[in-house]
Amino acid sequence: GTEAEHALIATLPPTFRWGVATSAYQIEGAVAEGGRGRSIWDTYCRVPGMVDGGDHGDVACEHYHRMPEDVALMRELAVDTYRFSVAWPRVQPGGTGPANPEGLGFYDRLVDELLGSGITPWVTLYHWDLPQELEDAGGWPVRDTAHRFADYAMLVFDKLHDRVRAWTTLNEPWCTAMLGYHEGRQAPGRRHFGDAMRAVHHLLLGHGLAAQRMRAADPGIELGITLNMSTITPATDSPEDVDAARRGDGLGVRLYLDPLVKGSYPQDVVADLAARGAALPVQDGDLEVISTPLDLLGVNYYFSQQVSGVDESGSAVDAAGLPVGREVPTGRPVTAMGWEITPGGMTELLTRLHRDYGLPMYITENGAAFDDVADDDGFVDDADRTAYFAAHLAAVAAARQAGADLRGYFAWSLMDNFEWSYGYAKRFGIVRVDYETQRRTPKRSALWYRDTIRRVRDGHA
Ligand code: PNW
Repeated sequence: GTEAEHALIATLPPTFRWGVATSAYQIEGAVAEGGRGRSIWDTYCRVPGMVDGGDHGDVACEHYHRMPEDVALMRELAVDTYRFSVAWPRVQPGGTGPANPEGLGFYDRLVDELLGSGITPWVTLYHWDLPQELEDAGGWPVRDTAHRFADYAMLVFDKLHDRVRAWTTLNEPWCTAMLGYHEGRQAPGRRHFGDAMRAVHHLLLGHGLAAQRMRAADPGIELGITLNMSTITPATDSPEDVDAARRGDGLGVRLYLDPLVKGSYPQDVVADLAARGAALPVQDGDLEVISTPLDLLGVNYYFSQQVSGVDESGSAVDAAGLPVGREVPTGRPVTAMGWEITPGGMTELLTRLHRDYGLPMYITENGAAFDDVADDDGFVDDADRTAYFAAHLAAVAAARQAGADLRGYFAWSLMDNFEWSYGYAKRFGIVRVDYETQRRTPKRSALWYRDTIRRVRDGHA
């Protein structure tokens, strides 16, 4: 990082939490062990053409069998908090009924291993692995799934809340709804906008039902939800571009945060949905449940976007008669995902979230895939990823200086893993995984992160 970035990062307080994040299906493997049921990702990965290289999570990083080694690695990297997700089909195969003790047992041991290593566990209850049986019954577009989620959440909560104090209900409901049910780019691979909007409401309802019960069972926990968000700016100040930015922000940010924090859906978004023949299936009392008070907001930030409301030929409607919303590259450098590197947009997003919603925030994910090259020892000298982290940590510190209440940061990801529909080809880890040998080797970015944590948090020069 630059000197200016390091100076900003050095303003992060000693109480700031420094972590790494992963999710169950992306790292665990062992999909047929310990009584685990099947999830929508097991199914989706078998549909030809859905995942690059025909990859799947059957083996992944074998974390299920290498968990103590992975916790030791985190300790070496000086992180104080680990954000991981619990696989619903391990805990409750089939998505209903009693807990599978072997499934819960894995997370029970993980929590003890972490605490024994001085690392605070942070649990995400849902990171996209819906039990297949629940999808067969209709999935998130169906109201019952919200109730099934709350029941599952309590099985995990009852087992772990004596030792786990920080809880995230859902990871990125936008991805579940929009990529899973509208664009079909993630499991379950459905393509229906109305279903996606029904999914949004039932995801939020499931979050609220779980949140109410968790709070009632133990008022002392730290409870939140994680959303992926970006700053969306209009490409020009034309009315079409400005409206495209409004719609993008509506569907990406306000559709979630308004009901969660203010207890109502944004009227302009509801009107946009109606114009597309879609609606949020709200019943009496739902918004009270959804707006159960949050202790924190988890923010996953990867990039910002510039959008236009007209296509290349200048038309504001597409072939289906829908308003055009199209990303227009700014020419900034991109990562291996093709995502523009936009740390300034992160400061903007965080200050705006602070102003509009006022919640304490954690960056629950931030990171980048690059085309890593390992040397003979497996070492990756990833100056690009290191620069990405430095710029974004400085952006977080800048938002904090501007008044936003930012309490911690999790690098995505602890290690290379199964990057969903991109398979293993896209590497987000700060630790390299050799998928032939399962050897883990910290990259230069991991060493930089470790040294930064020691300098800023522990005050070592
Ligand atoms: C997040 N988008 O997914 C997930 O939480 C992680 O599991 C994933 O590995 C990571 O980011 C990197 O992709 C996203 O299209 C997927 O805006 C897609 C988007 C954002 C986040």
